[in-house]
Amino acid sequence: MECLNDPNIDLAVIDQFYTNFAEPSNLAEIRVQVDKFIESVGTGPLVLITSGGTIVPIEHNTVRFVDNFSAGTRGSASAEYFLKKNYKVIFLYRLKSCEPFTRHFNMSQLLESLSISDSGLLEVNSPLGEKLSQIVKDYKQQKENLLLVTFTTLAEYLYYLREISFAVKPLGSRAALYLAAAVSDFYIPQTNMATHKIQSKDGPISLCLEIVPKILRPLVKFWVPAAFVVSFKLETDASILLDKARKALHRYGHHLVIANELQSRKREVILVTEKENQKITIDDSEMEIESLIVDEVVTRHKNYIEMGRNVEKLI
Ligand code: PAZ
Repeated sequence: MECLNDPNIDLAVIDQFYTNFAEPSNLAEIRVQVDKFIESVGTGPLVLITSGGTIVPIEHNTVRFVDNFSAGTRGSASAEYFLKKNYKVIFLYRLKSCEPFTRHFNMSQLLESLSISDSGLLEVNSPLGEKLSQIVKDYKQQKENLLLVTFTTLAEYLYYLREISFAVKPLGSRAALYLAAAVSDFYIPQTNMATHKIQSKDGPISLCLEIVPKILRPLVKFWVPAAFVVSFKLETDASILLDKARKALHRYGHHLVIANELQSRKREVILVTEKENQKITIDDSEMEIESLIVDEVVTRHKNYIEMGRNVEKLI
C-alpha cells in the first residue's frame, strides 16, 4: 500500500512527470558551464535567480504557445543587487526577457544616441552616454561573477532548474535560490500535442492542460536540502495573496515567500515567514524595490548560514 507520508513518493511522481518532456539537447553542456562557474565561488555565497515566464507549446513544431506573464524586471534588477553584495549569480531566465545591465536601455535608444565622428569613431551622446558608461563599468567589474542560462519552454526551465540545483547542492547553506520566474501551473503532455501547426479550417479547438506537480517540494527536500530557498507568489486577487503565500510556506517547508500583487508589484511586496509578515513599500520612483528586497534576503541568508555554523559547532 502507498504511504502518503513517504517523502520518496514526491520524487517518484516528479521523476515520472519529467519523462513527459524531452531533455534539452544542451543540458550536459549547461551542467559543465555551471560546474566550472561554481568552482570559482570560493568560500562566498551564491544565488540562483530564476526570472521571466515559461511557455507551454501547443504544437511539437511550435507556432503557438501559452505564455506566462513576466517581463523579467524583478529577477534582472535583483541580480545586480546580489552582485553588489558580493554574491556569485546564476541567472536562469527566459530568452529575450530583461537581463542584468542591458535592462537599463533598449536597442532603439542606443541607436538613437549613437553618432559617428568625422574620424569615423562611434560616439554615444547624452543623456544615454553618461548612464551607459556607468553600466559598462559595472558590467566589466561583475561579468566574471555572473552566469547567464536561458530557457523558453516549461520543459527547459524544469530540466535546467533541477540540474543547476544538483550542481549547487555541495555549497550547502552558502547557496540561495531566489525563484522569481513565473512558471506555468499547466502543461500539455507530449502525447496530446499536435505535430504540425493546427489548422483553423478544421474548426475551433479546445485545449486540455494538465496540472504541473509542485516541484518546490522535491527541490527543498532533496535537490538542495541545505540551501536558503526564497519563492515568490503572484496573485491578482489581493484578498487571497497572503493565505496562498502562507500555505506555500507550510507545504514546501522553505524559508521565505515573497508575496506580490500584479498591479502593485513594483511598489509593494510582503515577506512571509513562519514568524511574521514584513511589508516593503517604496514611494520614491527613483528607487527600485528590488534593492530593499535583496537587502532583506541577504541579511536573512547570512543569519541562516551563521545559524548552521553554530549548530555544527555544537555537534
Ligand atoms: O518579471 P516581472 O518583474 O514583470 O514580474 C515579477 C513577478 C511578478 C513574475 C515575480 O515577482 C513573481 O511573483 N514570480 C512568481 C510568480 C508565480 O506566482 O508563479
